[in-house]
Amino acid sequence: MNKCAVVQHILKAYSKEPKREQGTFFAPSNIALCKYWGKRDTELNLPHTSSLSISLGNLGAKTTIALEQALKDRISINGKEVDEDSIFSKNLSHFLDLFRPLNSVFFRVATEVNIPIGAGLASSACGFAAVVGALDQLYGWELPLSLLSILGRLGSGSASRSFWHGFVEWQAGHDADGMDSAGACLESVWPALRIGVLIVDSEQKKLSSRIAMQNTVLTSPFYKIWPEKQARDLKDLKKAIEKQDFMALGETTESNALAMHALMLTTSPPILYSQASTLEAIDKIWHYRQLGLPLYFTQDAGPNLKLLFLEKDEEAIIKIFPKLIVVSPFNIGAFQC
Ligand code: 2P0
Repeated sequence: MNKCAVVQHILKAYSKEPKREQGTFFAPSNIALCKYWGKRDTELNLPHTSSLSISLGNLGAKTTIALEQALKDRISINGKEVDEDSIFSKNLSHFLDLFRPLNSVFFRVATEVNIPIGAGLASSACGFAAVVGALDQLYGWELPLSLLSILGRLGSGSASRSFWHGFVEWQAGHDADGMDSAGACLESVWPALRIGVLIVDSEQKKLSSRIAMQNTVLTSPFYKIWPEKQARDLKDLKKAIEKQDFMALGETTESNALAMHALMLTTSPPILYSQASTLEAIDKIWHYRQLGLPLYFTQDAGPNLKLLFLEKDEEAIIKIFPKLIVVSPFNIGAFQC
């Protein structure tokens, strides 16, 4: 099954003509506590395992989409036109092909991103989620978030988790068409939880996670034990969230990230996203933790770290990492996942 067939299936009863002049949607960025690493279907971005994330509150992407009288899509980020020949533009236009009323119709896509560029903050996740949400507004589909999540996943797997605030689980599902592989939010609220973004290197990553995860699936001899580890971590994380047990949350999150990076190291050829500065920061985190500071980290497909801690320790942690960007995931007015 291909993406086009899935989109047609979801939208078969919905309008192909815009209902409004333009559509606008905000999607928060998300950080996985239990990672998505490996696809059972590379066309539909269907994962081998379920994953769980925390959304970053007001940090994310806000996209406005309108139809454009032009011969190509016009895409801008933070007010700056994106080069039509860039990989980013080509990927987005290719994704938008799924949603054109006619092949000859093009879009104007304006995205405002308020996350630090190059920080490894999953900009593709909130980016694709915001595009899908804006299309929903433009066409007036009013799809449930679970279906928007499926459409977002077709752009980028982690986008399936960027339609809610708070904790979000992306259930891997079993169906070949992926209609059971969508995000869903957990009701739990944890206002004291803090995420700190520690930028140790802001260079663009050299190997995309799309290629990296596929190489891992194909060549790591340890990939076969990943689903078992994932299932256990997911269960432990949900229990930790329910009980607001910060130590259990931190330990499981850190262990899950380290296991993902261990899988990458055992991929052929090996994948190493960490740099010397990453390891120095990890060493520092472990040092202060030994001294009694409840501080944990997670790491994605890049050298930067995301720290987990509680509000009460924020001051002490900023003293240790003065450049830390602190995010309060639940501090977004009236919380509704
Ligand atoms: C995650 N990452 O769960 C994991 C952890 C990176 C490390 O999801 O190929 O950009 O577009 O489905 O979603 C990054 O992968 O990959 C990612 P595609 P995506 O957040």
